Amino acid sequence: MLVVRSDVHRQHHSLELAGSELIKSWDGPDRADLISAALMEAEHEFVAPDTLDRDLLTRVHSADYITFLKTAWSRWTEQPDAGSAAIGFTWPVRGMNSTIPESLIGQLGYYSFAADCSIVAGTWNAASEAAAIAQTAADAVINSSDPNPTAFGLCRPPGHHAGVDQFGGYCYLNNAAIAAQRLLDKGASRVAVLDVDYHHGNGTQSIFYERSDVLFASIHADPKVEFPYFAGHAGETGTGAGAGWNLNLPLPHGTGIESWGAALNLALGRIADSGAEAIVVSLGVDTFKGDPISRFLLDTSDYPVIAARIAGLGLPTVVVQEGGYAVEAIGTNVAAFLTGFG
Ligand code: 5XA
Ligand code: ZN
Repeated sequence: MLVVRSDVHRQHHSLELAGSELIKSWDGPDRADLISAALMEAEHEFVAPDTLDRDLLTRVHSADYITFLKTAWSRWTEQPDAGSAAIGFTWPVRGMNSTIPESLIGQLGYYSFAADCSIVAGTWNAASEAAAIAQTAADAVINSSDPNPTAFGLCRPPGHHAGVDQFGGYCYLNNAAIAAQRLLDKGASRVAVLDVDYHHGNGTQSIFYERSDVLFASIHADPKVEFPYFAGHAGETGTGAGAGWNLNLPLPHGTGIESWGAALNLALGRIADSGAEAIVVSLGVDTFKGDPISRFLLDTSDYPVIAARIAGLGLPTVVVQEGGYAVEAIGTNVAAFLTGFG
């Protein structure tokens, strides 16, 4: 499979609030490097990303959010007490006024939804490179002469929690949404995004929630007990023109391949019926039984089977990397998934 990758992600070393401490983010640079190494060993074909199309970016994210993300780190360093990561801690919640504040501290809260995600010196470079990787993977599928083209965007940081103007859950720019929008802009009349990460892709859901040109289908841990807690329930089915175009399949902690596979059947059935002309897969391997922050029980041998079932849709497919924190197995798991595409 064609793999789009870059080393720019290494500039991003964020911190997260965990319990009562600021720790190194679970989304460390080793993740993407280990995936690259495993895919090189499996002899995939590698290409570098093209330049990110600014118009594409603003079709997914608001211009004010992009300006905020680009400038937040230099504004942060001008603060007298700037530490090593800029992190939100005051949010416009129920009953408050969500006018955009002038202060950087206020804006960090306005433009984020979780304190597990911070902005550091290399965040913008890495996030915009990840978005360029997703765009390039979509372009590769669009321009391919193969009847069932596929491409893998090795995106880091991941993207599926990022909304139109919000970061959180280690995500800043929504790589899957950028790939989906690119496929639409280049001619697809409908695209499906299938999110198989352990966590619900609240950002992708929110971006397309009122639209019928993108079907969002997600299999994830039940938000009653898992991050992002405030999105991902089965009753969230889309609204307005998007009514019926959002499918959430929440599953309990401890879910193994049998129940997970049954949910996949439902998602694939919905996608097959949707008239989608291409699919974007948000691939999280934090469904793995050894993942340190997740509680599903999939095994390495399940990933090729899952991928083969997705490939069975016979649609042009862009796979983008989301989560997965069992670093000792992350390369093997992603490589195993990609083998399912033949
Ligand atoms: O898919 N999302 C993730 O893997 C990140 C979850 C972060 C929870 N604090
Ligand atoms: Zn995840």
